[in-house]
Amino acid sequence: MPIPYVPDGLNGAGAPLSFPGASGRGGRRVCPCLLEWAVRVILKSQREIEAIRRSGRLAREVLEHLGSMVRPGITTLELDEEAYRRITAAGAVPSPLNYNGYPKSICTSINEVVCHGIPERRALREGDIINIDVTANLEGFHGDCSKTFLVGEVSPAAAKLVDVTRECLDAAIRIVAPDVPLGEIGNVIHGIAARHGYGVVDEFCGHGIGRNFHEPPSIYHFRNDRSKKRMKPGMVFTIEPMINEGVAGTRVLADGWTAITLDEKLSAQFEHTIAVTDDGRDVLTALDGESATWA
Ligand SMILES: [Co+2]
Repeated sequence: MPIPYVPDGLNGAGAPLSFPGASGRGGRRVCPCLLEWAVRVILKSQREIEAIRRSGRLAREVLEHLGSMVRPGITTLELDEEAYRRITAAGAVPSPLNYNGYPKSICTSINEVVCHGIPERRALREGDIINIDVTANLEGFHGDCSKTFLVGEVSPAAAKLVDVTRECLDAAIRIVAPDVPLGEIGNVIHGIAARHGYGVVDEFCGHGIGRNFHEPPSIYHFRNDRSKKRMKPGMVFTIEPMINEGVAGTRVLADGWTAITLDEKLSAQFEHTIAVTDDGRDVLTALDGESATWA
């Protein structure tokens, strides 16, 4: 689940932020602060990283299961109820539920919805694309992941957007290592997206994660120069690029959550939770055997 844009200067020193969707177009407006942001980047021990992996694994297994349920006719409410059942049956809590008033257990963002789509009675239709975002809190640690799924046969343009968005995330994960500037994540993603003429959402960001669902550092997916902020072993954060078929801009609907593209063209997103290790990265929401993807 992405967070509203937070300016760099404030980040790590108690970044003020309001949630949801504080930012208007341009995302440069910032509102009074949430207490959980009054902390610097918290480096995690190996023990804590293993705890985040357990919740990340659970989130990922639920995400894969929900993905297998995606078909024309199913409602996002049914997906939400299944997510709630599975997460609570595992002794965990769905992190989004009641988070700053968010009403459901997962986010379901269909077609022009960029992020924070709220599950409802709307049935999926052949040709839709849907991002499902699952975060679980197991024993006090959060793990966060999302994927965009195709509903039946989709247009070649939609399939390409989804493929390129996955490629953006995978390419960004591959560069994660100690001493790499955090800004490189956005530079890699922006480079790939721009080659296809796509817009990179800059009003929502990835985030540090651990005992807090969202904590510093913010992870920018757009081109930026954060050359002084470098990755350190023990940092754990999400990378979750939102890539738009058209313009990058977004607006938040009257429900206060649902963010859609300004031009109402398609948007896709993929997300993993990643730890920086002594010699590279560890994807904490990966399945067994998947790490070769980012070698
Ligand atoms: Co997230």
